[in-house]
Amino acid sequence: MTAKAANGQQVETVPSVCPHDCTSTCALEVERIDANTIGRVRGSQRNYYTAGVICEKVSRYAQRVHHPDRLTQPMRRVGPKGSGQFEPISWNDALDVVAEQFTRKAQQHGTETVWPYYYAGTMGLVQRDGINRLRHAMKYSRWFSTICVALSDGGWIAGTGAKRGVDMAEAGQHADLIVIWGGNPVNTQVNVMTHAMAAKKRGARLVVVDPYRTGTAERADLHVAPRPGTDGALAVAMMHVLFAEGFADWDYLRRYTDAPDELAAHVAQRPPQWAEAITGVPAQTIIEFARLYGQAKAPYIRCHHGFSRSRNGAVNMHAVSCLPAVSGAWQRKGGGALYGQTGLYPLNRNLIEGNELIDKSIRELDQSRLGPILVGEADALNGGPPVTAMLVQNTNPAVVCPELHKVHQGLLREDLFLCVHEQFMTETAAFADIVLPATMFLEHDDFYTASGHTVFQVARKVIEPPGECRENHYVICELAKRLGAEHPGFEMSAWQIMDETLKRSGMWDAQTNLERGGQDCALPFEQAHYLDGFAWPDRKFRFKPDWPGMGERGSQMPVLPDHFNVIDQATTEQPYRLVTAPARTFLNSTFTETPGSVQRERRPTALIHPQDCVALGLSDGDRVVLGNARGEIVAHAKAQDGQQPGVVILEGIWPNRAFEGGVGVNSLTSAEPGFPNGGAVFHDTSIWLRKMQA
Ligand SMILES: Nc1nc2c(c(=O)[nH]1)N[C@H]1C(S)=C(S)[C@@H](COP(=O)(O)OP(=O)(O)OC[C@H]3O[C@@H](n4cnc5c(=O)[nH]c(N)nc54)[C@H](O)[C@@H]3O)O[C@H]1N2
Ligand SMILES: Nc1nc2c(c(=O)[nH]1)N[C@H]1C(S)=C(S)[C@@H](COP(=O)(O)OP(=O)(O)OC[C@H]3O[C@@H](n4cnc5c(=O)[nH]c(N)nc54)[C@H](O)[C@@H]3O)O[C@H]1N2
Ligand code: SF4
Ligand SMILES: [Mo]
Repeated sequence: MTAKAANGQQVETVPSVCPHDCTSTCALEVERIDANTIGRVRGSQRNYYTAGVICEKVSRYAQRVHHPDRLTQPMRRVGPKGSGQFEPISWNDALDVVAEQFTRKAQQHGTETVWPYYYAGTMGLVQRDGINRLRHAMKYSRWFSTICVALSDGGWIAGTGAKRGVDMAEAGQHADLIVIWGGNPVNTQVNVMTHAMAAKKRGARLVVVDPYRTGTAERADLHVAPRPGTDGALAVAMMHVLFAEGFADWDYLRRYTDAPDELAAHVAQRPPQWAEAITGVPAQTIIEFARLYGQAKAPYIRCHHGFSRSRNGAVNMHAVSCLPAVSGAWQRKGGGALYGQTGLYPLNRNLIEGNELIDKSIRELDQSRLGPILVGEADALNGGPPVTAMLVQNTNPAVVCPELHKVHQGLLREDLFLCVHEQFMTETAAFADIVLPATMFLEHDDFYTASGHTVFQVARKVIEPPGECRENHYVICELAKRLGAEHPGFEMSAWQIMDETLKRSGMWDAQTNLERGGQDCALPFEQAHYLDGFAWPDRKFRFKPDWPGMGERGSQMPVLPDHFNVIDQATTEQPYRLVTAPARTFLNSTFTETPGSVQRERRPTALIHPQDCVALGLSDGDRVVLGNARGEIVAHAKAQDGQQPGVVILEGIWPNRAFEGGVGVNSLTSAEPGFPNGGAVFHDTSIWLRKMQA
């Protein structure tokens, strides 16, 4: 395809897919100026969900691909650990060093001492998850992924049994009420807004549930602002009103749910006044919200991740997912709910991840507990040896992990060998012994599931990588060769793995997928709306989840939806509750290097209720200390109403260096696992505030 550039010349445009850790997984059109250079990136019309719209950060992706600070050659540390002093080294030598170190450490401590560590810098399945093939083939420590979706997945699946729901575009066309619960899609997934605004244009109402007045909340007819970590109470009180005022659909409840009478009796004890005391939301507002929901013909709830990032997050997610089961909204076109669609794709992942090689006797380590693990806390090590060797791909834990002081202390350990494969000299890479330069998505092949929509997409490399950048798949296969790991996936190209995986999964082959612009895995109406039953053996939605079956601490959890009071409550010493929400033009720690994003976000800013500002003697722009027993950081204060007094918001996972003192917001957050089975609790933190004297 060609398009006209600003200067009137014809420019070739090539299809691609956004790889970032964002549920939108946008279909892209990329201007290819020559074999090494891109121009503008636009949203494609070929995907119904993208519908031509993408976020501003990716539209100016040329700033990132052609950034002068990209890593372009392998490097070896020459200064002290963490000094950032490196010298160039050849790929061969670099890979030899890594393999030698992994082998030596495994000889000393057993294979569990090596811990390949990754996340979703790219969501491409081959480049992201191939590291697990190496892990399993070598019996390295297993991976317990908890930093993002453990609590939200658990909470959603507890009731419905499957990670899927009603498509947002259907809601855009047919819902008469849209609730955006615990998310800020204006910042984090702009396409939700495309479809929510389409509904609004038709006259649908929009409700946003968020502790502060986000850009999304500003678009709402009703903004409900609970205290962080109290959504369970809010949802329970709404159910109270639904039952009390005749909005419960008893025919539906009897047919499709497990314990409707018990639920009705339980929530009868929990009126809006009860929830007001917990959430801080006036009872009258809860009643108004519940009536809006109950009176709507086709109410739709878009559940986001934000309200699950608390110790009780799974209970809160489950409580919200009960609402359409009480109202029977699932039965109606445009009605129901969505948290994510990744349960739709029938992929056989063995070739990518080597799942057939998994040895369950190998110890598993919790991603979010990197700090406690690296400083050697026995419970975090799960009965195994210390971690003394790591390969990091696709993540920046020296910034994004909780209990950062421990993470940094651990990364400085002399007996830890660290290899980081990265696109930039991130603050994690600066701790490394070996740094390897990585390709970006436009420089390699991969394929993508989507969570916000239903289309599985294949993407081809668009341009040549700069310098000596190599894809993740290359690093994994080269290490496998040197370490003696065996699996057919190590012998294939990324494209061959994609093609063979699709064939094994009964899907279109890779080329066909590419040519047709993606394969839609949407289910027919009946199934998408769970009208053939929920994904449990008895086909019933569970008001009473099997929490004990889902995790060790499940037996401590409430049997029916409730306020589960295990959050990090405000105290006299730490009287404020901190939410560390996503910034609009960063994506986690990514884009903190692009000029456009830094200009917009400016500097770390604490949004504080005007009353609290007065009490603390703070004016806009003053430096304010945010602290707790784990650490202290300094940010600039900004008064903002629309949130409850006592709630503080700091947007963005800024680099540590953006803060005075050189350590970032995650020095305040806790690595304590959420219930029942782990999950990071980034928005569940009590702190003190103190005005910094000039
Ligand atoms: N621009 C941008 N886009 C992103 C990201 C980013 O950092 N920046 N991150 C990406 C990633 S990895 C993910 S997982 C998604 C996440 O995107 P979302 O699913 O939108 O979820 P969160 O970012 O965790 O949460 C966002 C909102 O949750 C609110 N929140 C926090 N605690 C509570 C609570 O207790 N109750 C309620 N009701 N709301 C609460 C916060 O105030 C915030 O506005 O976005 C992705 N997209
Ligand atoms: N305070 C606070 N902390 C949080 C959160 C929060 O809301 N508040 N959110 C949490 C959440 S939800 C998440 S998901 C995590 C995410 O945290 P991270 O996993 O660190 O997130 P990203 O910034 O998306 O990606 C990390 C890195 O991957 C690199 N990368 C991208 N593509 C490739 C590739 O193809 N190869 C290689 N080798 N590298 C690549 C990028 O350069 C980037 O440095 O952060 C968590 N941390
Ligand atoms: S909205 Fe999300 S998926 Fe779409 S371009 Fe932006 S980061 Fe990528
Ligand atoms: Mo995430």
